[in-house]
Amino acid sequence: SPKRATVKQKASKTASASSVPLSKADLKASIVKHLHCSLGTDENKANNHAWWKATCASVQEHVLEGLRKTQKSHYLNDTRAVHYFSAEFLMGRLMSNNLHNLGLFDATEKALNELGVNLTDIMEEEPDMALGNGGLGRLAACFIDSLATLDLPAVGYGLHYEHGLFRQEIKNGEQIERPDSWRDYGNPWEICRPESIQDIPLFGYVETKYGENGRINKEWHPGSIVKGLPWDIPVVGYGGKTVNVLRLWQSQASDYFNWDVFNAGGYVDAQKENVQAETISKVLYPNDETDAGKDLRLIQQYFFSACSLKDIIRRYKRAHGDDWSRFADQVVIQLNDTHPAVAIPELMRILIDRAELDWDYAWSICSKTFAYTNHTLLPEALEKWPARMFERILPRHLEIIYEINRRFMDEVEAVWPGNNDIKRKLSIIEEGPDKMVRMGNLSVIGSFAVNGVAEIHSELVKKDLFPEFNHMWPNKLTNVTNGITPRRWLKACNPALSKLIDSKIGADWPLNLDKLQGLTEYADDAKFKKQFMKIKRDNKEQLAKEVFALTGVEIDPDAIFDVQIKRLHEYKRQHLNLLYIMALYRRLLENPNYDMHPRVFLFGAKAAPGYKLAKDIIYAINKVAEKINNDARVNHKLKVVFLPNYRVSLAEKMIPAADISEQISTAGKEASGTGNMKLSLNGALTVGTLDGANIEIAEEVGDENIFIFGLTVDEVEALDKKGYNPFDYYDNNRELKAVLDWLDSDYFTPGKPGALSSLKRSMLEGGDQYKVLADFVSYSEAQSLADKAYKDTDKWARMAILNTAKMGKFTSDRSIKDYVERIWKLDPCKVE
Ligand code: 4GP
Repeated sequence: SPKRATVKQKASKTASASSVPLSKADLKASIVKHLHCSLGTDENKANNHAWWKATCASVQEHVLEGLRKTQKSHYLNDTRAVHYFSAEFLMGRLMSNNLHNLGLFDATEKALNELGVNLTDIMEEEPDMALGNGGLGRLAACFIDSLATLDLPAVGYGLHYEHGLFRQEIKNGEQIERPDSWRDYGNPWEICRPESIQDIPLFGYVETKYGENGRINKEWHPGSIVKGLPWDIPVVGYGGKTVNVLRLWQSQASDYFNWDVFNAGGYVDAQKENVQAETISKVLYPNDETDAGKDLRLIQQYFFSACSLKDIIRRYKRAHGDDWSRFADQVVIQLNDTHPAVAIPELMRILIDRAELDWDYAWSICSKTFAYTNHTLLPEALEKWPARMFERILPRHLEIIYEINRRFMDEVEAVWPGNNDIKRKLSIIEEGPDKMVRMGNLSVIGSFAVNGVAEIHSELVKKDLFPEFNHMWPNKLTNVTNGITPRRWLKACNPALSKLIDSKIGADWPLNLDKLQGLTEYADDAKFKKQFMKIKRDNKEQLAKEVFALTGVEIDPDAIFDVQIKRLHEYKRQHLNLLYIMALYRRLLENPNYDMHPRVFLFGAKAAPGYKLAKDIIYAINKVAEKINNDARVNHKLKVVFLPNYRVSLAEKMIPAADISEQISTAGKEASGTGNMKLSLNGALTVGTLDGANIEIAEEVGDENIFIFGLTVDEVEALDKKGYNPFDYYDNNRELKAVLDWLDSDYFTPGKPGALSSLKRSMLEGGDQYKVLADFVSYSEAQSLADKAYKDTDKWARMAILNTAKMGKFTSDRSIKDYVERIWKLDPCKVE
C-alpha cells in the first residue's frame, strides 16, 4: 500500500544514517569509552575481564544496529519466517564469531593492540554459552548462524537456563560434575525484554461448557501460572547485514499468583511458589538421563513451547488481526527433536479454545505449521510421558492429544482395516498398565515434514523407525544432511589455514564452501603442502601448550594427534579406541622396537551424570593414560590425554590440531555426526565406520583419503539375526583376550583389582550391544594403515589437503538451503 511505501522510504533513510564507528581509531575510542562509561574503570586499572566487556559493549553497538534494521525490514516486508524450537542451543563463545561476521576482527585486534591488550587473551574471558548437551544443540547454533548469513527471516526459541551443561572436573580419574555458571558476571550479548513477558498456565482442571449453538467449549482452569521472561541474543550473519534473534525464556513466579498467598499470611509458601516457578529454567537436563525429574522436563518443554507460540501469535496478529487463514503461510515451526512436540496440542488448544475455530480448520492450520527433525534412532531417546503425569500438568492438552489420536486411528483403519497391531504401533498412546504418550508419534502425525539428518539415517527412519507412517504419507519423510558453519569451524578457529586458503582461492569461501574444491589443484604442489603442514604443526604446538597447562602432560607435536571428541556413549565406542590403545601398549611392551609413528590419543567427552558405564569408560581412559604416560618404556611413542570439560571453545582448539579424526560408532547408531565434518574440514583424516555422515564424507573425499573399517549397517543387522556372541571374538583373538583380561587386573589401578571390570563385563557377559569386539580387528587394521600413511609425509599432506578441499557439501548453509527448498519454502529478505 502507499502507506507502507512511505514507511519503507523512511526506514531506508534512517538505516543509512548509521552513527556506529568502523575504523580502527573509532573502535579504539569506542572501547575506551565503554571502559570509562559502561564499566567505570580506566586503561590503567582494567583487567582482561574489563577489556573483554568493554570490547563486547563496543561490538554490541554494531550488532544492535543490525538487529534493529533487520527487525524493521522483516516487519515491513511481512515475511514468512521459520521458528526453530529447540531445548538446546550450544552457542559457545560469541565474541570472535561476532567480530568475524561483522568483518571487524582485524580492526579490533589492531585497536586493542594499540591499547596494549591482546584480543586472544581477552577472548578467553568469555564463558561458553553451553545451553546444550552435544550434537543437536550445536547443530541448532550452526543453523541460526547460517539462517542469518543467508538473510532468511528466522527466530531461534529456547530456554534461558541459569546453569548450562555441567562443568566437568576430573578427580583421581573420575568425572565430577560442577555447576556451570555462565552468567555469573553478566552476559554482555543478551538483552532482557520485559515488555514481551508471557503468562503460562500449568496444572488445574478442565471444565466442559455447553455453548448456545450446541458447541461444546472446554475451559482450562490452571492451578498455577508462571511468567516467561524473554532474553534476546542477537545472531549476526556473516557479512553483518542480517541480525536475527535467539529468544530464550526464563521462568519467573507470576506476581498476582503469589500475592494471594502472601496476603493470606503465607509468606513462606509464597517464596516456595517463587522457587518452584524459577526452577523451570534453572538447569539444562543432561541427556541419557532417563528417569530424573520427568515432571520438570515436561514442564520445561511446555513452558518454552507455549511462550514461543504466544510470541509468534502476538507478532502474527499485529499484521493479520484475527484472520487465521494466513497463519501457516507466514509461520513455519521446526521442532528440533521431540522436545518441543507439545507445541502441537498447544497450538490446537489456542485455535480451538481461544480463537474458537472448529477442529478441522484448526487441524488444517496446525498440520501445515510444524515440521520435525529426528536426531537419533536410539529407543531410549524417543520420549514418552506417563499419561497420568501429562494429565496432572497439562490436562487440556491430554484431551486434545486423545482427540488427535482418535481421528488418526480412523485414518489408520482406512489404510489397514481391522489391523489392531498396526494401530497399537502407530497410536500416540502406548497402552499398558501405565499408559504413555509417545512424543515421536505425535511429532510425525502433527508435522507436514519429518527429516533425518544424514542419508543413511533418513533411510533407517523410513525403513525401521516409522515404516508405516512412510507408507501412509510417502512424501512426508525426507532427508536433510547436517552441516556446520565454516565461519566458526574454519575461519575463526583456524586463522592461519584460513589465510592460506584466502591466498589461493580468494576470501569468499566462507560463503561458498564449494570453492574449497579449488585447493585440489594444490594437493600436489610441494610448496603448498609444506605451508599446509606447517600450519598443522603450529596448531599442534599450540594445543600441546594447552594440554600441558590443563593436565601437566607433555606431548610431542611431531607425534600423530589422534582425536576423539564427542559425548561419551557406548554406541560412540570410546572404549573401542581404548582397547586399541591398550593393544598398542602391549605390543610396545612385548617388542620395544614395534614399528609405529609416535601417537598421542586425545579425548574430550562428558558423560551424563546418571550414565554409569559412560563414567566408567572415562575412568578407564584416565587410568590407562596415567599408566602409559608414566611408563618410560613406551611414553616416547604413546601418550593418552583426557582433556577435562570438553566444550565448544575447547573443540575450537583441538580441531585445528588434529591429524586423525575418530568416528567409530557402531554402524546404524550415529544419526549423522558433525564433529566428523569439522575435523575433516581442518585437514584431519577420518578413521571411521560406514555410519551417519561418514558415508557421505567418504563419498566426497574418496575411499583413498579416509580409513573406513568395520561392519556395515546390513552386516550388523545380519549378525544380530544370526545371534551375536562376543565370546567368539574373545576366545579366538589372543590380543583381544589379553587386553580385556588386563581390565580385570590391578595393573592400571594399583591395589584396586577389578576397578575397570565393568567395561569388560559390558563387552562379554553384557552381550556387547555395540559390537566392539566384532569390529576390533578391522579397527586395528585401519589404524595400522593410518600409521603407515602418516609416515609418508608427502602422501599424508596430499590426503589432508584433499579432505579440506572436499568438504564443501558440509556447510550448514547447504543444509539450510535444503530445508528452505524441501520444507520451509522461505524467501530471503535483504537488510539494507
Ligand atoms: C545428535 C546425533 O547423535 C548426531 O549424530 C547428530 O549429528 C546430531 O544429533 C545433530 O543432528 N543427537 C543428539 C541427541 O544430540 O541428543 O539425540
